Amino acid sequence: MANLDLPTVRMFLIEVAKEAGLIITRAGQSQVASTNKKNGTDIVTETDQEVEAHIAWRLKDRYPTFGFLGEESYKSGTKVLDKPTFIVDPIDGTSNFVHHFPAVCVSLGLVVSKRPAVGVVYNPFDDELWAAVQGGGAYMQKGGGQVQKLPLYMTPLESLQSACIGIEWGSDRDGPNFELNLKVFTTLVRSTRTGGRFVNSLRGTGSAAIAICRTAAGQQDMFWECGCWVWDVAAAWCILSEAGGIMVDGHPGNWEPPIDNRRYLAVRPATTGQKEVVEEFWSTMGDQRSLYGPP
Ligand code: LIP
Repeated sequence: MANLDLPTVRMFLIEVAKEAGLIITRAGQSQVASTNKKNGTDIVTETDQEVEAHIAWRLKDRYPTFGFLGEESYKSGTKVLDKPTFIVDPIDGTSNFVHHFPAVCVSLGLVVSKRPAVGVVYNPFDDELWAAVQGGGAYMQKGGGQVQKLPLYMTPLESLQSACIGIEWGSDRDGPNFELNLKVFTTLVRSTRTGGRFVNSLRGTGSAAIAICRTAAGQQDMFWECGCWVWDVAAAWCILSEAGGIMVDGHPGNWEPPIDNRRYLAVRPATTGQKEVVEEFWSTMGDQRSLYGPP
């Protein structure tokens, strides 16, 4: 990676993210045509496709030798290779976009040797930008104001019970993946008197990328999802790591998951307690597991 000018890549990805943001906000004012992928919870719009086409054109023009993996052009079974590869979600939070709920972002990541190297996540409705470069720290900027280094808040992680945890229902509404969600979500919120973890709160905002950036900032303690994709997390993972957070497997036992693992547990930067809350979280699953994993 020594001959890769990552700060220049980051600046270019910010430029492209802002261009994508204009397409999104302009389309967001009109009724957006959408179709379903897997089922009614897994939506794609014409704007997703238009934004990805624009991003692909800009990235391939500037960096023609780099790989490109985008949500809307992804071919099943495609693996992330070692060469520098852009991993792109043109609209993360598509369901929110269709419902005019403003938790929507464009997620532009660069991975090298299958590890996050540059991450840019941009919510055009809130004009909120998160960006990071491997070894260069993570920053956010809101409304064009002051650039702030992440995390914004850094305190000990006392326990799972005190945690605000990001979750997502995803697109499975029956079967083992859905049953695992039910088990984990109810165990987390249930009182300790009845065998639960009695956590402070769960939050499901509909965008994994934004949830992981909020975790990086210290605005929520953790994010867990089994079933989201590499394009949902690649950029935000770089931002999380550079802020001092950690990304472990969404299943118990693996502290170093691959980028396309499809099972993720993000933990905020903390002076102490990261390892302990991971092990507490993993214990909620018992023997149940999701069917998701790397391709
Ligand atoms: C979304 C993810 C979210 C997941 C949703 C959806 P999209 O991405 O960010 O974590 O639970 O099902 O996949 O489809 O809006 O790009």
